[in-house]
Amino acid sequence: MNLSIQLLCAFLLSWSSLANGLYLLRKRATVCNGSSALCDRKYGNTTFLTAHNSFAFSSNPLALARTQAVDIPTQMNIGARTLQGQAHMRALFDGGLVEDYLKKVKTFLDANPYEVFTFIFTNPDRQSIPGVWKPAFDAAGITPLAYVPPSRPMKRNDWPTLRELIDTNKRVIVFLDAGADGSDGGVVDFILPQFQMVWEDPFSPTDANFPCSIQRTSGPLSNDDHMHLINHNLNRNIIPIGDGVLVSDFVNAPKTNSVDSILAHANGCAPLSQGRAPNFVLLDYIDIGQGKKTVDMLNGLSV
Ligand SMILES: *[C@@H]1O[C@H](CO)[C@@H](O)[C@H](O)[C@H]1NC(C)=O
Ligand SMILES: CC(=O)N[C@H]1CO[C@H](CO)[C@@H](O)[C@@H]1O
Repeated sequence: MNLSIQLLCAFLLSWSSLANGLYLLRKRATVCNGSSALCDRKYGNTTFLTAHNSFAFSSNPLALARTQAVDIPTQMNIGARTLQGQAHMRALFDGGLVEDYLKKVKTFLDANPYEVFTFIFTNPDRQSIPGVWKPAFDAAGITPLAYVPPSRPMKRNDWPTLRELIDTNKRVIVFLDAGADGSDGGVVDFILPQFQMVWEDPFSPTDANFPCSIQRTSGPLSNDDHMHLINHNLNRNIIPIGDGVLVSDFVNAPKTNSVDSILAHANGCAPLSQGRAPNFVLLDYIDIGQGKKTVDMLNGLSV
C-alpha cells in the first residue's frame, strides 16, 4: 500500500469513527439476522420472535409473576430479536434497572453487528419520554443505534430493509405503548408510538385457541397499514373471583409454544392482516417449545 492510500485510510478511519461510523468502512451486510434471505426483506415484512415481559425472568417455578425462565442474554441467544417489557414504577428507572437491562442488550448488539433488534415497552406510569425514557437509552449507549423514521407514523410497507438498517447502523427500533405521541413530556424522535404502527390482538389471553381480533390500535393509519403483534402467551386464572389473578401458564408452555399452536394463531389473524404473517410473535418461556423454528417458518426460511 503506498503512503497516500495509507494516509487516506487513516483519515477515513478517524473521520468515520468520529462520526460513529466505522460502519462506513465495514463490508455491506450479506447475512442479516442470521440469514441472507432476510437482507432484502423489509422490516415491516419480517416476523420477529418476541419475549414477553423479558424483565420478569426467574428459574424458580414458584415465582408466579415470572413470564420467562431464562435471563435476557439467553433470551437473545435463543433468537428473540424483540424484547417486550413493562417498566412499572419509577424505581425501575431510579434503581438503574432499566438502564442495566438496556446495557445488557447493548452488549449483545455490539457483539452481533448484523442484527436488527426491537424494543416494545409499556409505559404504565406515564413516565416522561424526554425526561425519563430517553436518558435511560442515552446512558446505555443505545440512542446512536436507534432508527429515526423519516416520517411518523410509518406504514407497514414503508420500512427499510434489514440490510439498510444494519448498514447504516440504525438497527434498533423502539416502540412505546403510551406517551410517545408527545403526551408525556414531549416527543423523542426515536421513541415511536406503538399502536399507531403496530396493532395487537387481545392481551393476557386465557383461551388456548387464541381467537384473533384487533384489540389495541390507533389512527391515523388504517389497520392494514399497521404491522401486527400476536399475544401468544397463555395465562391461567388462579383465583377465579372478581377480576381474578392471572399467571403465565408454565405447565402448558410446550403446547402453547408449539409450531401448530403458533401457526394456528397466526392464521387466525391473517384475515385481519391481508393474509400476512404477524410481525411479532410474543411468547412466555421462549426457551420452551418451538418459537424460533416457527418464526423461521413464518419468514419463509427453510427450517
Ligand atoms: C411478507 O410478505 C410475504 C409475501 O407477500 C407474506 O407471505 C408474508 O406473510 C409477509 N410477512 C409479514 C410479516 O408481513
Ligand atoms: C427474524 C430474526 O430476527 N431472525 C433471527 C435473527 O438472527 C438470529 C441469529 O443470528 C436468530 O436467532 C433470529 O431468530
